Amino acid sequence: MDAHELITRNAAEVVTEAEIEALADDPEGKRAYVGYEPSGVLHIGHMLTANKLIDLQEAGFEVTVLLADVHAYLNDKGSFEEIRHTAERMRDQFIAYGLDESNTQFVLGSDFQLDDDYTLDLHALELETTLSRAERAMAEISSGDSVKVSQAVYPLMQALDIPYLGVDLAVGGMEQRKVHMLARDVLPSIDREPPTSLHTPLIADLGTGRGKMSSSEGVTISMEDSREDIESKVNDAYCPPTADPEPTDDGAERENPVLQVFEYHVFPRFDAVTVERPEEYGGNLEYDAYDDLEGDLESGELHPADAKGALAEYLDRLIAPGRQQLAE
Ligand code: IYR
Repeated sequence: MDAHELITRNAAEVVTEAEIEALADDPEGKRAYVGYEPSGVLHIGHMLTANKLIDLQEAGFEVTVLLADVHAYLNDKGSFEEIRHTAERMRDQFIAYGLDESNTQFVLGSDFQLDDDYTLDLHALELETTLSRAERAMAEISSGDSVKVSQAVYPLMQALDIPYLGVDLAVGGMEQRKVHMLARDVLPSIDREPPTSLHTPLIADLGTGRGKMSSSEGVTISMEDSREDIESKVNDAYCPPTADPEPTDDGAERENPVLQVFEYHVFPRFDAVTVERPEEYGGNLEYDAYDDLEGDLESGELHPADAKGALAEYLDRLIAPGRQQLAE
C-alpha cells in the first residue's frame, strides 16, 4: 500500500486533499498527532484514531499523542489530580494496543499549555473569536446545554496545540472537525499556518445502529471487557443483512455497526479474517478485504450470527494486550 493510501484509507474527510498529497509525497519524518482527554481505559473510540496513527507510522510519520489533561479539566471531567493520574495509565494502554513505542511521543498538555507564551497566544486567539463560534466548535465534544467559559476556551487551546507541538497533521474523529476548521481560520491571525487535518468516521451505537458509539451512553467496548463481555455485546449488536439499513419508524438514520467495526477496526489490523463455520453450514469463510465480507452478508452467504462470532473473536484479539496490561 503506498503512503497516500495508508494515510487516507478509512478517513471520512481530509482538509485539504492537496495538503495531504504534499505530505504523502514525502512522509518520512513528518509529524502527526491526536489529542485525547484522558479517561480511565482505552475504548473503541480511541482505538479508531489509534488505528490511523498506526497507519501513519507505517507510512513514515512520527506520532505524538497528546494526553490533554488541561482540556479534560476544562471540560469538567474531574479534579486535575485525578485526571493526571488517569493520563499516566493511558500511555501504557496505547502501547499495548499497538502504537510503535520507539516512534510515539506522549506529551501531557500541562507540560506546555501553562507557559507564558502559550497563555498570551491563547488570549490573542480569544480576541479573534466570537463566543458563538467557540460554542459551535464544541457542540459535538462537550455534553450539557449550557456552555461554560472553560468550554469556549477549550477549542482555542486545541487550535494552539497544533503549532506548539509543531505537527504537520492533526488527526481526530469527525466530532473534532469544527475545532480544526476554527484553527484554520484563527491561527493565521497570530502568524501561524492553517493546519492540515484528517478525520475518522463516527461509528454507530453497537446495540441500535443509531447515533454514534460513545463511552458515556449506549454500548461500548473497552480494554476492561472480558472475552465474555465482548461476546455478549457483539451478540446483542444490531446487524441487519445490509450495509444500508432502513431508517427507524421515527425517521432516524441507522448504520450497521457490526460491518462498521469490521471495516474500521478489524480489517485495518489483520491481513485476513476467517469466519469459522461448521462443515454442515458450508465450512470456514476467508476474507482478505472488507468489501467481500460486506457483499457476502448482503447476499446471504454470510449469516449475521456467524459474522458476529468472528467479530467477537477479532475484537478480543485486539483488546487482549490492553486487558493484560491493566491486570499487571
Ligand atoms: N477534543 C479532544 C481532545 C483534544 C484533542 C486535541 I487534537 C487537542 O489538541 C486537545 C484536546 C477530545 O474530544 O477528546
